[in-house]
Amino acid sequence: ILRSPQALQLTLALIKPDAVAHPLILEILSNKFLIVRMRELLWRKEDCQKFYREHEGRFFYQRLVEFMASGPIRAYILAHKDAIQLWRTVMGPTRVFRARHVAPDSIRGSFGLTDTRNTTHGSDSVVSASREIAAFFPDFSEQRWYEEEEPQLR
Ligand code: RTP
Ligand code: MG
Repeated sequence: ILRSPQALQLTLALIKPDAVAHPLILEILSNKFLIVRMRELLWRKEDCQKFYREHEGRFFYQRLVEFMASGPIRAYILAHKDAIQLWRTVMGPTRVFRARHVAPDSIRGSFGLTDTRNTTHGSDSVVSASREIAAFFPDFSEQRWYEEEEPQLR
């Protein structure tokens, strides 16, 4: 495959605390995407607040921040053609009721518990993907990765 953002788009995926060790989710993810980077970490509350700042003031904000800091999470950089949209389709709709009805085979449709404990997160645009990748992988350079001859997979 040609190494270009058109051929191989990057997205940030998070596995939330309710699903962090779920073997089926990890299997789906690694079967469908090229895993460029992965790290498991504990988020501080301040990190969650910063990451979700666009939702500050919404009724679920406090609960979301508390939940995301409640246990280990996994952050992935995933590569695929149209990775952003593909990962969002694989996750399914945010709302668990909708996910179960509209996309019962999606990750959220299969394993989501509530609208907050809904297993995964995915970047929603090229701009947020870059911002979110940089937030979790500050040493990662998208430009350098695209220029590399051989994929540096870790
Ligand atoms: P995500 O960020 O997970 O990819 O999903 P999204 O863009 O489709 O969802 P958005 O509306 O941006 O919501 C951001 C996060 O807030 C959580 N949430 N909890 N009623 C609730 O408790 C509630 N509503 C939304 C979602 O889990 C989502 O991660
Ligand atoms: Mg969102």
